[in-house]
Amino acid sequence: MSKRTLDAFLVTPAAATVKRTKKLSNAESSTPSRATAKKQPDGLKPGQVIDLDEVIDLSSPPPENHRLLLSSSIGKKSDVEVLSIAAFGRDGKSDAEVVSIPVTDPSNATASCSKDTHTNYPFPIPRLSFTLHRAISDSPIKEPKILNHLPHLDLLSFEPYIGIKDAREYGEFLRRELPFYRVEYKLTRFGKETDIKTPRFTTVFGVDETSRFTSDGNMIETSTGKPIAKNKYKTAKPRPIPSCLDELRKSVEAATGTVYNYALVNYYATGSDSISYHSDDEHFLEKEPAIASFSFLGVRDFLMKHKPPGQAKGKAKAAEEAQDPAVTAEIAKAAGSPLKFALRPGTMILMRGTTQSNWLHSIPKRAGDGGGGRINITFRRNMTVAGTENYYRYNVGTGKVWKWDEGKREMALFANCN
Ligand SMILES: O=C(O)CCC(=O)C(=O)O
Repeated sequence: MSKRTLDAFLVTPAAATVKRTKKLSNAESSTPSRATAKKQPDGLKPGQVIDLDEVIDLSSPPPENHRLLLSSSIGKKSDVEVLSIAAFGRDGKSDAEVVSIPVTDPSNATASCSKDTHTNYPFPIPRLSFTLHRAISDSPIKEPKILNHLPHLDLLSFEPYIGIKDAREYGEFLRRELPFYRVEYKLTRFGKETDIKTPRFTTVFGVDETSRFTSDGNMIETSTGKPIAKNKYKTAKPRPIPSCLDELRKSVEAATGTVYNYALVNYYATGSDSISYHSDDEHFLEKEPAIASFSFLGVRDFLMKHKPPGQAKGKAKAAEEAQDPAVTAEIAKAAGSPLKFALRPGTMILMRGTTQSNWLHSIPKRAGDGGGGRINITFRRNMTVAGTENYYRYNVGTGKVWKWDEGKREMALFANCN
């Protein structure tokens, strides 16, 4: 954003952080008109939470995708705090959201801002810069391609979902700012215990459908609104999706018409990091789950192959049982010759419908540096407490925390972790 544009939106200083999200009704959002800044209330203090209506008249919503910025000098290291209000009137997103972005220079609207904190975060996680906030709210930038030419395959491919420059900045931001884990666990197979070392960095945020986070980070029962029992989660320590991922979650919910309550993040540091063939068809997801899978930074191959005929489910199984040789042959072919996608930064693949119950996917190991490191985010909807225990066990675990060392340009153990 240019200085001119930013200045045009700056209004009188108001030393406050506006946190409220104002929900616009459908009736309001169908008649957009310009949001106007009202006179600022006197005596606002840094960090004070104020009613949005006190500073902004949103009784009529602003035009589609209109943003209104307010500035305030809060005297902290001569920073300027910019409050950005992203209001969406017509495109199905009817929230007016408020984020705050401290910048050292009003022309530098890409500087990072205040941080999200939670007792289960090992360290605070910064919110997005205004540039990234805008890039995500303007996404997807392209219509998806539909890939359903093989039995039970149902993919939407956004190539890309986010523009290349923003995708690079976002990937670097996530690699730098998120806590990661190198999870180890024991698996009993055929009566024998095996030590498993997850061959990639992982992290996870979110909670299943039965619980919800309040704005102060506590969990309540979705059905009653009452605080959850202390022992509801036996091993997992659920934590809310930080806003830097939650903005993308909301965007992808709108783009795919699906609800997601989990963000799982993988970081493949080198070519030795991988994920073996599996499908995301766990019993705690919905029946035909939609999994939205994003790629950032390095390019890696994503392989997909049909489950062998004997393991097919749904229609494939029915076809097998009816001994339809044509379908069985098609499935055997799709099982034997994997599809290969070179996932570029900013790409999103939505795997939906019958895909997960019939197809396997993997990121195989490869020689070399793995394209300089690749970030993957999957958004999913987990329905049960058991799913929460599972996701935290295998993506956070009980080991040490890793954080990106910008100087060494590699993951390093985070010293002050709990
Ligand atoms: O990195 C990817 O693209 C795949 C990740 C994946 O399959 C998973 O997290 O289940």
